[in-house]
Parts: sequence; C-alpha cells; structure tokens
Amino acid sequence: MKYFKDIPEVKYEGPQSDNPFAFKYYNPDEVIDGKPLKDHLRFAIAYWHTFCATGSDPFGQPTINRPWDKFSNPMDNAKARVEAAFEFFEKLNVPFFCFHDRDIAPEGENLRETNKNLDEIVSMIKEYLKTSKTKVLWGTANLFSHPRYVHGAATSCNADVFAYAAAQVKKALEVTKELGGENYVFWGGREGYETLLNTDMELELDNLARFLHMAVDYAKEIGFDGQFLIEPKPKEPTKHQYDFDAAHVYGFLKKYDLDKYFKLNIEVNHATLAGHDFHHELRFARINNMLGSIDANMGDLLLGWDTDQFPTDVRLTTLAMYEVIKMGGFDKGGLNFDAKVRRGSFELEDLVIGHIAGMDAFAKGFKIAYKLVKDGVFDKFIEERYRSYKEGIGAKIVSGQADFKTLEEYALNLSKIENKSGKQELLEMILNKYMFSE
Ligand code: XUL
Ligand code: CO
Repeated sequence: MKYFKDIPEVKYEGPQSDNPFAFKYYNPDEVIDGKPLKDHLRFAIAYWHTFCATGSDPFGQPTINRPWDKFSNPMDNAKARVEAAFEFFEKLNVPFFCFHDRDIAPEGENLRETNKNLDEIVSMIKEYLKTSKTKVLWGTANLFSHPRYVHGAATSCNADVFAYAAAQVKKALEVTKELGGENYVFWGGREGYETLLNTDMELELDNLARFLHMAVDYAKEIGFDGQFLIEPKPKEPTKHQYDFDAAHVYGFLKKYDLDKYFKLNIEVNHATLAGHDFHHELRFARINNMLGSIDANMGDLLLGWDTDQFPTDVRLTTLAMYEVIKMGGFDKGGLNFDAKVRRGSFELEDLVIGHIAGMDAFAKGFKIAYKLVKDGVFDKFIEERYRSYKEGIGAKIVSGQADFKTLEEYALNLSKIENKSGKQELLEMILNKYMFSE
C-alpha cells in the first residue's frame, strides 16, 4: 500500500520556488564547514505526532483520519503504521525518527503480551532499517498514558507501579538498542504532583533517582552505549513536574550523582512553559556541558499549554542553532520534530508541509547562526563588556585572589563607578541585519 502516492518526493528547489512540496532553504547535501547540512541538523520525525495523532482535544473528537489507521485489530494498524512511516521518511529523506514503545505497538492484556506485540513490530522495523536511510535517533517508554500511571511511574506512591514502569523501561532499552538508537530519552510524563497534602516529595525524588540509576546499570549490563537524556518540562500533565527546567534537572542530577550519565533534551515549548526563552534553556545546558538534543517545535505565547506547533519562527531557530554551533555541533543528538499539525490541518499533505516548513526554518536559522558565530559578532561585544575582569581588581576576583576585605579596601578608594550601555537595541538590530541579509 502506498499512503503518500499523491505526494512527490521532496527535493531542494531553492528560495525562489513556490512548490509547497519542495525545500526552499534546506539543501541536505550543501556542505558548510566541511559537513553536509543534513549532518549538522540531524532531523528526526516524532512517530507519535506524525503517525498517531488524531487531532482530538479536550473539547472534540479526532479530525484527522490517517489512511493507515483502517483496521479493527490494533496490531494490524501498528503494522500499517510502520509501512506508512518508512514511506514518509523516504519522501522527506529524513535521517532519523524517534518513538515511544507504545507508539509503535499496542498494549496487550498483560505485560507479557504487550512485550510480544512490541517484539513483533520491532522485528518488522528492523527489516525496514536494513535498507532505509533513516535511523533511530532515540527511543523512550510511554509511562503516562495508561491509567496505571495515574499517580506517576517512578514517582508513584504505589511500589507495584514503580516495578511495572521499571519492567517497561528495561524492555524499551532493549528495543532501542536492538534498533540502533543513538539516545534514550526520559520525559517525566506524570513524574510530579498535584498537591503536597498527599505527597511525600522526598521519597518520590529519591525513588526517581533510584529508577534512573537502575536504568544506567541495566544499559551497562546490556551494552547499550546510547546517550541518556532527560527532557525538562515544568507542568502539564501534572501541576508540578519534577523536571521543571534545565537548571532544576541539573541540580537533581548533581544531587543524586547522575550528571555524568545524562544530558538534556531541550524542547522549545517546554522552555516557554517554564517562563524561559528557548535560547536560555539551551545556553544553560550548553555552558554546563549538558546539551544533548533538541525537541524542535514552538508554542503560542498567548496560550498557556504545550501546543507543539511546527517551528517556523526563524529568529527562534537562529538562536537555537547559535548554541548548537557554539557547542561544536550535535554529537549523538539532533532536531526531533516533536510537533503536530493543527487540528484544522487535517489533510494528509499538511503533514508533509509542516515538516518542510520546520526543516526550512532550521536550515535558514543554521546558516544565519553560522555567520553570526563566524563573524564573532556577539562574542566581540560580550568580551568587551566584561573586560573589567581581565585586569586589575576584576582579574583578582576571577583568579581567587580577592576577598571581602581586599574588595572593601578597593571600594573605599573608588572615586567613581562608570557603567556602559548594554546596547540591547543595537544588538537586536545587528541580529535582524544578519537574518535579513543571509
Ligand atoms: C511531551 C513530550 C514528549 C516527549 C517524549 O510534552 O514532549 O512527547 O518528547 O516522551
Ligand atoms: Co518532547
């Protein structure tokens, strides 16, 4: 069965093209800094949104009918979805995809049957992977949809649920390894709480750390050498998610001696829900050597929830790629489109167009950011702005030769303090100039 037969293979046609099924800025083979664009960007498709989302929301039924969801038996649907997925990957020539265990195969009557379902689909995907150019960027376990996870998974009050979640992650790790996944993601689906009146926060956090240590140990045992990633999110579904933002997660990982095993998977819309710019989260992760991968989407700043829209804002993609380039590029990570078409964009072609729009926006952002980094525009300004720490009292402060007494003595003898403008508007003007002229 060909699900996308009416859609042509998506090729690069350049900025003058009006073809909605062509890349205008993403030329996968264009070499920049010795590497083709596709290796700089490492795009991935999110199996759950792209092949499973139906457009249902708290107020309404599904609007999106996907032609592969046509069987009454969920395993038949799962198999059709694999066929559709690999056809779609080829149309877009995308190098990676990401999945949850439950996106690819349905739950059975019990864990044993569920694992059997998963094994069957995994061997089918493995067959496709033999000839496909698309590989697995990361796998993860869905520890939030089933009612058993009503109070969380690793942070549940119920030890049986902790055990079940452990068994599920054990299997998801095995599967991710078998499919050659380069990373494994933990997004703390329902790892959080609604009210402290019924919550032992200390035990829940200790248990979450115990769970992650067990995952690290098991990965070692089976020889899975992918990068572990935690994806911060401040709220939704729970009111207080334990992985609030990059800084929270970093503190947690440090406290429990997990920081050497994990990096962060930063998602745009999660950053904005936490009250941060995406750029802030990426910078914080980068300077702490914790930036692993990105969930590429965008939110709507007028809405307080996780809308997971396709990222089409070039200022956002420019500042994101600025951080990625500054870190020296992705190692195992990439840009995963954790994004879904709007409920009103229910035609099959919208799915293709959404991805093209996102890929073009990131390609353009990458090129602008590359010039900004190469020209050292902000670096030069920032270096000059902090010049007072290079000599005199500033040099003593950063080299540890100053204390409160010596600083008081210095301050008492200061006749006047001179500050300089931070020039925010000028820098924003320069950023625009680079954006408009690239
Ligand atoms: C939820 C979210 C997840 C994770 C994977 O907001 O972003 O899809 O990326 O579990
Ligand atoms: Co995500």
